[in-house]
Amino acid sequence: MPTSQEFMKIESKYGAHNYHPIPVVICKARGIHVWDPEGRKYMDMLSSYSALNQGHCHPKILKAANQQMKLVTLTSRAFYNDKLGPFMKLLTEVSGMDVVLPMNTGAEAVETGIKLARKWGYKKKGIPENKAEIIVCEQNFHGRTTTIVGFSSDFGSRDGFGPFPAGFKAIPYNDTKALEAAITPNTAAFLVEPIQGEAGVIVPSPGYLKEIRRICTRNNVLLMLDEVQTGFCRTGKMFCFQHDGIKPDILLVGKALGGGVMPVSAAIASKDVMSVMTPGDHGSTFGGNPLACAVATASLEVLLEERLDRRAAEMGEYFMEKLRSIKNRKICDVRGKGLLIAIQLTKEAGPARQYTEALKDNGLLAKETHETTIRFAPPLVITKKEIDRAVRIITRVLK
Ligand code: IF1
Repeated sequence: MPTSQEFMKIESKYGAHNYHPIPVVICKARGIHVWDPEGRKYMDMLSSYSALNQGHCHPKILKAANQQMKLVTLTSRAFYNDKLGPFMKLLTEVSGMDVVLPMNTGAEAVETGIKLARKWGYKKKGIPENKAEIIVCEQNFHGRTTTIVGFSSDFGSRDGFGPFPAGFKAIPYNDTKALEAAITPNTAAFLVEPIQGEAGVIVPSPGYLKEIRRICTRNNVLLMLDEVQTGFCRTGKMFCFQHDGIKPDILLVGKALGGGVMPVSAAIASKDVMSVMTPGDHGSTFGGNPLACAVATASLEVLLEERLDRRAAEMGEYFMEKLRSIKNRKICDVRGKGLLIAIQLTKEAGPARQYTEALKDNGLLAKETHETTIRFAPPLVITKKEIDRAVRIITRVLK
């Protein structure tokens, strides 16, 4: 069996260097744990950026995948299949929305939302052709396509990839006045993350979502929420918008919908909004394939049966309390909601990367975001005992 060193060498020899991975090779995983070829065990506190809410290789999800693989895996949408309808019905029930357009990755769901909002703007709001505007927030992260990075404020995500499509306007996050001021008669939608993930787990002021919901309704602007990272129990509710008791016009989901087994995403909307999509408007070879639908149905059932929303709320509360009790001047902030948590280090503490590498040497896998933030987003099945162990490691490493 080759060693970790050999696997890292071959990956960097034959792979594009579009990542700078923490030097660990994962060859086995179960629940919150992963193992490397030398048999060392780690706690996964990243969950592939919140795509593993149910934990690695969840037995019920693997069973659904294995069963479906013996029946049919792919049909295309040129025909019906027996898993897509039931999956979309369940997804509307858990989201409280009406209609689903199934895709594969988060970026595809976001692109679908952009097309849907624009088409609604032209067909229903009467915006002049090609004049639709979509408002976004500074420090947003919605994916890596050229359209999406075109409205990113992160230089690293967009440098060298222009020219970019027009029709987007950025405002400061968590600023309802700025939203009000940015709306014009040509505004089709406001695209926003309920908590900004990549920006470093930026939690807006209480009531922000409620307020932007009111502003969008009053101005006939679609509220389009990107819950690719915050969705599916991560923040302590099935969806983050439910903390504010509101409902978006378009909901974009992905990551944990696939239970960590395969990419499954969707744009979900009201009947009125989705009615602008007619046959041939939009599509995807793999969108809504029976294997993805069987896996996603099992993934949703696990969230419901194991009450992972309540679990994320309780464990998140516990985890944040323990992190806040760490006496260490390097930590200047602990923030988050549910089990989407970040610790902010002081500039003097130096780049976060040195700590995430030390955490790895101590059996805990986490990832820095930007220079001084370390994000902790464990699978929602984590126990208090495991959190205690993680806090002991974090305390030791930051010392
Ligand atoms: C990477 C983090 C980045 C997302 C939100 C859409 C997407 C994402 C709110 C697109 C994806 C991933 C992408 C991955 C790292 C991770 C990430 F925020 F989660 F940490 F990059 F910012 N909306 N986020 O967070 O979904 O197409 O990837 O399925 O690109 O390195 P995708």
